[in-house]
Amino acid sequence: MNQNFAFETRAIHAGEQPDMRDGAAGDVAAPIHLSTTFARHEVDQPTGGYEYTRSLNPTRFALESKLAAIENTKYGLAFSSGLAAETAIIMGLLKSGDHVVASDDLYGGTKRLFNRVMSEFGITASYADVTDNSAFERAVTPATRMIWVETVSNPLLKIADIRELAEVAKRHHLILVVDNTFLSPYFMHPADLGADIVMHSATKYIGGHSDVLGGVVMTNDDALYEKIQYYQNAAGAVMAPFDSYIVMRGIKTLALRMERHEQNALKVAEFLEKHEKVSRVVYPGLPSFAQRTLHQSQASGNGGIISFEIRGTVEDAKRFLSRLQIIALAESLGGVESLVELPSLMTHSSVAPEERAKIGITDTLVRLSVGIENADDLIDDLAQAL
Ligand code: P1T
Repeated sequence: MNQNFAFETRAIHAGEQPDMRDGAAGDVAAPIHLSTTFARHEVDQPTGGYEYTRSLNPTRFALESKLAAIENTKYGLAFSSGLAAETAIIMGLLKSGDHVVASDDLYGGTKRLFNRVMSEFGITASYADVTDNSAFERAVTPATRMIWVETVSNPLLKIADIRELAEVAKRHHLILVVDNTFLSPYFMHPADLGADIVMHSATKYIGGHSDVLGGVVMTNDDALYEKIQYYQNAAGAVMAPFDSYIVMRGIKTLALRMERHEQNALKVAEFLEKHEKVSRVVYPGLPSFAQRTLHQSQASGNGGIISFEIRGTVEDAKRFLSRLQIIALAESLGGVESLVELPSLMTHSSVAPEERAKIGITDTLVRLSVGIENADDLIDDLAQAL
């Protein structure tokens, strides 16, 4: 697909041009190919390049083409979850003895993958303050092969300087991986800023409706793509054809949804910042956001996630959460419906308490994923619960 088309046009059409050849139906939406295997005329000639769905499936391929088009990259790959995508990046590119410098504020499950799973295979990780580029460089050892950051980070919404980290990576011959889940490809393109690999939990904004689990990887680099794609087939955690269709359907409204998530989040953040029961609000769209200049230099928007501190104890925070009526108390984020959670006891409970304290995940820190409901209804719900 022509990359000169605007984001919205690519999101709708890439990977899904109707098949207008004789005998084809001209589907406007890519069909769901559930077949696990594909018949051929000759032993050594797969029909249309398809052999077996784990290796390649037409619906997943349509999605993978769309993913590349919306992230401004050459290649896209789709996996069964965000963590499956992360596993493919790590296992596909690293080996025993290799070391990763990761940012300190990461989804709890990603830290668990490094600390409890990859460590068993001899791949180690150490953590650097995501806001301090020199901390990444200081943490590099002769065994380091990769830098891994989330920006905007989960749950403290910290910003990594992607251009600077790309320079660090270049100086030390490292692979820079950026988890772009919180902004989605609509608001930032890390590969344009120098990231070697971009990944997302597609379970969040890309899918967008809290009804499909997925993980995606995008890159411009032929060699990195080939290794991760080899691992995708060899290890097998591919995205299913039905899920690929659902994710493609989500991408078609990504631009509209992200605009509304952002508008609502700003209104909600402004309301929270003025409320006496709230001691601190973190949202990249607020003038009070500490890393605003850096954020604006690499992203075109602020997303829909807000983190804030409730005054009082964890019991006060729990009481507030249990009183919400529209906003569901649930893990995850990025869906059309608003979701709220307490990272210390939910998404980041697998991070050790000392580590949580060190990076600033307090017991009363609340993470709110602002949905695309009416903003005034959301504010009324928060007001009554506070
Ligand atoms: O849940 P899964 O699709 O496997 O994706 C893992 C993942 C990766 N990266 C980021 C930034 C994430 O936020 C997640 C999943 N996060 C949640 C479930 C959560 O509530 O934070």
